[in-house]
This record gives sequence, structure tokens and C-alpha cells, in this order.
Amino acid sequence: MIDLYYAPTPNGWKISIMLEECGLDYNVILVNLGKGDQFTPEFLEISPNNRMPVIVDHDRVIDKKPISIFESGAILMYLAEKTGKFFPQTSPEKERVMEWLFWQVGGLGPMAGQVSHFVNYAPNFPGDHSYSEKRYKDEYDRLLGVMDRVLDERDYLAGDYSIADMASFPWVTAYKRYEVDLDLFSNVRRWFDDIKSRPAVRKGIEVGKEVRNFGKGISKESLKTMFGQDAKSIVEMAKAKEKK
Ligand SMILES: N[C@@H](CCC(=O)N[C@@H](CS)C(=O)NCC(=O)O)C(=O)O
Repeated sequence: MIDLYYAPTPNGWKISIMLEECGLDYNVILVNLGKGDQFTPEFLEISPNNRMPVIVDHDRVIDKKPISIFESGAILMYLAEKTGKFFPQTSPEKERVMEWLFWQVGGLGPMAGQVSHFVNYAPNFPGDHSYSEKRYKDEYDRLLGVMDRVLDERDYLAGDYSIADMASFPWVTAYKRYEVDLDLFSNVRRWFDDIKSRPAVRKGIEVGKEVRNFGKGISKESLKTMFGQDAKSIVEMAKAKEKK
């Protein structure tokens, strides 16, 4: 059995989608990011970056401990290798998937994550954020353009449907909130609609939907917990959690 430490956000969905696609049994452990579950000593032990998703695979025990993996890209590769699905192991197909997976975790994800910050959360903080918001929206737009050109030549990012598509899809779902007209990227639109119609994807993005709160406002305590993190504040937060 796999434990999935999860919150219903695009990074969490990558893994719930993959688990559903592979038909693996898993147990969801909700991580309440607004309350600071990501700073508890137990969580930091498996996720030193204080971020979810994380998995613990109880079927793979090493030195009497089940293996744990943090970082969504690493988890996707692990699950793909475990099941032999969605990540071809022959060249050049394998390298194509790696390229697009790393493109997602190093580019599309972080840039879309910043767009999300400026659209959803920055209005809670004083100051003029317009330059920063535009900077990230432009970059998101550029990356959608990159996808669109590639998807003009093939159905999926790396050829066949793969972990690269599962990683990228969640970060396209919020296009409306980011004020993007997806019809301007007709190949991305076709790819998006195709992936969205997959039963496993639909099931994956439903996981934990009862605790989703995008766009519904965020409490002052949650804002304080989630933003303004720096090296010192993380240590303090972790210490506070240790005392409880
Ligand atoms: N590079 C990480 C990013 C994960 C990430 O940013 N997770 C966010 C939620 S989408 C998180 O756990 N945030 C907790 C916090 O900001 O304290 C991955 O791909 O797994």
C-alpha cells in the first residue's frame, strides 16, 4: 500500500492522477498547508523541502523502513518504474519523456505557480504587484506557446501519453483564472480536452475536493503560515510544531 501525503492542488493532482492511471491502491493523508502540517517533524523527515506531495511505499522496505519520495517528478518516475507504465525505457522515447517531465517541473510548474500566487494571494499583501504578475503571466503564455508548437506535431508531449502529460496537465487546468484564452493555443486545447476526458484523470483531480479552497478567500493565519517563508521562519515553524 502507498501512503500519499497530499493536498488538492496541481502538484498533488499529478500523483493522484498517476496512481489512478496505474490502478494502484493508495491511502490519502491530507496535508493541511494553511495549518502548517508541512512543518511537523514527521513530515519534514520525509519531505525536507516542506512541500507536498510525498509518497511512502510500504511494499518497498529498505533497512526496515518503507521508502519515501518527495518531489512530484521523482514520484512520477518512481511509480512509472514500479509499474512499467507511462515511461518507456528505450531510447529515444525515454529521453523525450525525461525532457518534458523536467520542462514541467523546472518551468511550467514554477511559472504557473507564481501566476497563481499573484492572481490568488498577492492581492492580500500591500504594494503594486503588477510588474511581477505580468512577468509570470508572460512566461506562462510563452510556455503554453512552446507546448502548442510541439503538440502540432504529436498527440502528447513526448509521443505517447506519459508521466510528462500527467505532470503538465494540472498546471493548465487553471487557465481561466489566469485569464488565458486557451482557444488561442488550439493544440493545447485539443490535448487538454483529451486528457481531461480520461476517467483516471477525472478521478485523480476529485481526490480531496471537499477541502479545496482556491479562490474562496484565505484566513490571515493561513496567509501567515504559507507566505513570507524564509530559512529562519521554517526552523521556527518546525520548532513550534515540535512542542505541540
Ligand atoms: N517542486 C515541488 C513543488 C511542490 C509544491 O510547491 N507544493 C506546494 C503545494 S502546490 C506546497 O506543498 N506548499 C507548502 C508551503 O508552501 O508551505 C514538487 O514538484 O513536488
